Amino acid sequence: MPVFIEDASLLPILRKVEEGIRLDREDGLALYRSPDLLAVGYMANRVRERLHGNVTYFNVNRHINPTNVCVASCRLCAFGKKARDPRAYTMSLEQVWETAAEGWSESVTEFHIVGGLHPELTLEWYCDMLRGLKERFPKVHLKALTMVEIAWLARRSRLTVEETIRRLIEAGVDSLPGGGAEIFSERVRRIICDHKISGEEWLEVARTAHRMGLRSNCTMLYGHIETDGDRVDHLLKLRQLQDETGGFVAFVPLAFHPANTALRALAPPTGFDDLRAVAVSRLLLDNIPHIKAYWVMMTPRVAQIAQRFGADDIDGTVVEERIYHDAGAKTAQAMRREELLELIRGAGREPVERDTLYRPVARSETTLTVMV
Ligand code: V47
Repeated sequence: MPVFIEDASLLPILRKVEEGIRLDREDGLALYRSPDLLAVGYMANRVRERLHGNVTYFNVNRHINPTNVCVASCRLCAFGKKARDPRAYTMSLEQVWETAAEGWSESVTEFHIVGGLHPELTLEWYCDMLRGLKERFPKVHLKALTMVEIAWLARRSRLTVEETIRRLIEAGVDSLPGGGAEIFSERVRRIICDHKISGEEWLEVARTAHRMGLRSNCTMLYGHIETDGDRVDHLLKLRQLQDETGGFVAFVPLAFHPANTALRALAPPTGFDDLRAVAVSRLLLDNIPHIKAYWVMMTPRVAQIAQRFGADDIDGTVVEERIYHDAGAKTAQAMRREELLELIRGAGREPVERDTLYRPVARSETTLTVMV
């Protein structure tokens, strides 16, 4: 037995990993249940290095959340507010464009735009917002609106999902973020996000978007009331859709932050859970190119270690994060490019700045000096 494997039940999985054989549901469960995190991480790191060598990707991005008003009342969420809540806000179009411009420099390559399911904002409003951003920032990639928001806008506009996506693309959407997937298990969704579209609907919107040529990310929210089986099934559904469409660019495991949510009595996931989520996703999702350790939610320290447990990306500068910070995240709301570089180099990895679709970004000295 190799000296780094303490849990003999992982040996058949190690063999499959070495031979490039696809893992199955039972393997996924064994990986989640084994106490031997180092062995699980070792295997994930092997796959990660096979795919990406020593590179860790990051990007220079800005999050924009145009509204926190949301018709849904998901127990998992601390961000969404009812319109009458004094903490509710909705930006005007001008405010969205001003927010985008705050601290903007030539270095920013992506706006990540998500928000609540607003009862009144129309599809046309979103299209105007996107057109206005494209006009002002023609080089910035717009990664905007989750599958959940798209389904909501389609319903409100009485249009098909396909027609809604067509109009969003026409207005400037370049790709879709991966949020809102949560956990596909209907039993769990009934408790944590019963007002959201079903898991099958989330997958169907993703399928449609991919068919129409949009790439997207995908996520899994873990560390609440889901079982290991729910996690494995979620990952396998993503893998199955990816076999069909090839449209997912990156998977982002999202640790649940219970503070300020209706589920605040739950203990938050641990660092052990975070690293295992990264590693198991790298091993099961053999057809999704990138695994992102999102530093905002994992903390920069764990996201750094994750670069040796299967992740090849640490996300970006972010600038202004609200969803996790409303749920009690203690991390900073932004990170400078230099800090990201230091974190990545500290993990012994070679930083490569990428755009949203993982093309390397070449920088001249002048653009580097005017960072957010
Ligand atoms: O959709 C909401 C989750 C997501 C909480 O695509 C919560 O590149 C934890 O999707 N505790 C938003 N999680 C974040 C997201 C994301 C982040 C970074 C990169 C990308 C990408 C996507 O956060 C939501 C939901 O799944 N969320 N509330 C909470 N209390």
